[in-house]
Amino acid sequence: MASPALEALLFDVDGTLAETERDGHRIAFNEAFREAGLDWDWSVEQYGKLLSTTGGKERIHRFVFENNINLASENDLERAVADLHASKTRHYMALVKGTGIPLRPGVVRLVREARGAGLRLAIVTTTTPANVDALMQNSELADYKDLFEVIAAGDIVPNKKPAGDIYQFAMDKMNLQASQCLAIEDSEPGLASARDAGIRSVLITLSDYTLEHNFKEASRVVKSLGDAASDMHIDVDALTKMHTEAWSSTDA
Ligand code: XBP
Ligand code: MG
Repeated sequence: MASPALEALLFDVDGTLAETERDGHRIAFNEAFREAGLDWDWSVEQYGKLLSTTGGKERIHRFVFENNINLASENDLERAVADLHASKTRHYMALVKGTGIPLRPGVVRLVREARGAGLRLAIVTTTTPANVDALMQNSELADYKDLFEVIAAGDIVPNKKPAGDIYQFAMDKMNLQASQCLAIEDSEPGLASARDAGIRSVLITLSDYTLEHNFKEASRVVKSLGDAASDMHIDVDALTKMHTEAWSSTDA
């Protein structure tokens, strides 16, 4: 049976489109904590551990629980965390609009090449939608809403990555089957999420915090998408081949 044709690329954001975690989200969390008069300060190493919990609000809840912090009464905790997270999002957006966070090597090239080749694109991320907009509006892909058909982000689904909900949401919106999609991710939860949604072709671009993650189930793992000038770069042809192999091997 012929392998299904590749129709769409589904891009993760944090760690994939841009290195946003260490010098972006982490800084924004610490600025929000300071603004709230809290003496919490997530170091690079501590944040790396907390990243195994996806979702900023979920990450704060985990920190509060693990450190037995009495942030608010039981009834008010949800609200207190939500307020803290809203402040963090404001700080993150200001940071991105201010100093800016560059898109990773090869992202602009591949997005434009994929659109030129007639592939459909979506963004599939755990982060808050406003963060995606701030990042993209201040990048070389400011026209991203013309390029990506669906922006599947944050609380739009009940279960965040590693659950497959957010990938399934994007595919449902685009009326696509998993066999028509290839996911581009940077982390174990991201890979697990794509696989949970039935996607077999997953390209991993390693990011600051995910060098030691387990990517056994990935189709391929690279340091980055690479710029055409570099000898190793990922293009539409390479992705098409990856997709065909992923769907032709019986043990996928
Ligand atoms: C990464 C995440 C997000 C960000 C922080 O998302 O897990 O929670 O760390 O963003 P992805 P929020 O790799 O799927 O893009 O604070 O808005 O959740
Ligand atoms: Mg990611």
